[in-house]
Amino acid sequence: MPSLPDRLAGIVGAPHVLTDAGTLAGYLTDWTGRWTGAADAVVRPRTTDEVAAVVTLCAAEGISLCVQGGNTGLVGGSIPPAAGDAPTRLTILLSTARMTGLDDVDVIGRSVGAQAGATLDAVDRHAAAHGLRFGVDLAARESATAGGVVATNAGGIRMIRHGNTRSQVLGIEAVLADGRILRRWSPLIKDNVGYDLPGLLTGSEGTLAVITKVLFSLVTPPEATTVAVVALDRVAAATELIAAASRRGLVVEAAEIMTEAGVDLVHAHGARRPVAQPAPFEFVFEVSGAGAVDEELLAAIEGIDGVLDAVAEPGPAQALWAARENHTEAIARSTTTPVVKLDVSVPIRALPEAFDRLHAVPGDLGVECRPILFGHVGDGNIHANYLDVPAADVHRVTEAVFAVVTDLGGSISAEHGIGRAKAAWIRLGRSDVDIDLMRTLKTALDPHGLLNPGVLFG
Ligand code: FAD
Ligand code: 2HG
Ligand code: ZN
Repeated sequence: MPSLPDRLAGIVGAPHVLTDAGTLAGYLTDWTGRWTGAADAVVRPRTTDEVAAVVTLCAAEGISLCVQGGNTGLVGGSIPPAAGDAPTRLTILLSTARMTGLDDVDVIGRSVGAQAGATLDAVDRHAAAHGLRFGVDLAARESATAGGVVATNAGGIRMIRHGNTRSQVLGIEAVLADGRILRRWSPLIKDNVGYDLPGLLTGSEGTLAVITKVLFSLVTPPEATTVAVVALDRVAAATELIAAASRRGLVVEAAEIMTEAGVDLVHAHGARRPVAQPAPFEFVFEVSGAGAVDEELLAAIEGIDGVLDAVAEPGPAQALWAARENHTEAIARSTTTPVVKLDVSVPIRALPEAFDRLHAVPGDLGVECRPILFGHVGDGNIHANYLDVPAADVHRVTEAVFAVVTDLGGSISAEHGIGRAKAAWIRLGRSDVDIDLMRTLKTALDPHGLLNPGVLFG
């Protein structure tokens, strides 16, 4: 019987089966450096049929399979279990890095088909060449993939305008755990025949199927936008400004908040500070509209209590966006221990209390670490990052954050998913019946638990 690498090479070609330990290492640690896994091989198929053949082999031999796109996920889902945690069976990491094809843009139907490994940036540039845009955008756009954003149901900075990734998915092609190919590929806007299987696979974090291709709907971009950075002395001023701008007929394209500590951190790494004085909060606000956008925006800003300063420029105004765009990278460079990164959401009205209480977590626990809070304030989404947390305190900090969020009626995962990071806490976000139903679906679609073991359910 040929070895596993030889059998895989028979499917994808020998250069695309990697087994050398040094090469594998590059695939086996996550973006934050918090998880390192083990795999017997990395396989890099190019076509859906090759993926189906690899999965069929895994199903026949009981081999586990972890799917990886751009490996920018922030909850450890793109990394197989560590050697000690792995079930005693072979494990393959399937990378979609070679599956980068894009179909022609359907300009009238406003849609495009993208292979799973195409980056967000590539999909967006392809759409932009036809006067359209991809509705999902995030700072990892040059690495994060179509398959990855669908598998995590990513949010990002345009979610307030266009909705989450699930809202952009018209159709999906995926390989099921038994190797069969599901192709729900309809450009129809209205198509109510049975269960929403693309919706189910969206957000499934590689646990139900390998997504090979996605049919995305595209959005029409505004002719022009205005970007403002508004210095604020209280969080609620940001959400009040969003409401005021909407009442004035402005379309909110993005609404992001940062704290002084986070802006300082990015500033230390070279980003220009757009507002003159440091302020407790900086709010990046991008709007569009039909009329006198700048005047309306200015009037909205003037009506808000707690505005300390403001600057505005025509979009894309990358310099105004720089501090926000560079937050995650600056945090990664500044922490002395792996960052405790917790993506949570709360009802909009609870945002000020959430900021206060999440900021107070280290003091309340007597743990010496630095909180950096920022996020998609218009969606009630806070990225709570704790830097320099001693290893012995990681669990306590995590539990304290989840206690605050649960108390405020929020979610322990706003947009990054559950992955490995939050699997132990899934009961904080879903009822027993809900979890039972999710497990029933998992068992029906992947009865031998071969796809991404340890992700979502732990
Ligand atoms: P990976 O990290 O490779 O995988 C993520 C998960 O999806 C894993 O569980 C993996 O198994 C699964 N998966 C990947 N491809 C497939 C496939 N083809 N089929 C089935 N399962 C698959 N996220 C947000 O939501 N909003 C943000 O604003 C945001 N900003 C970010 C900024 C930075 C700087 C970074 C580093 C990350 C950010 N993220 C954000 C997180 C991350 O970019 C998203 O989760 C993204 O969707 C992951 O895409 P990926 O291709 O890197 O997936
Ligand atoms: C973002 O919004 C990402 O920039 C990353 O979701 C969040 O680094 C983080 O905590
Ligand atoms: Zn985010």
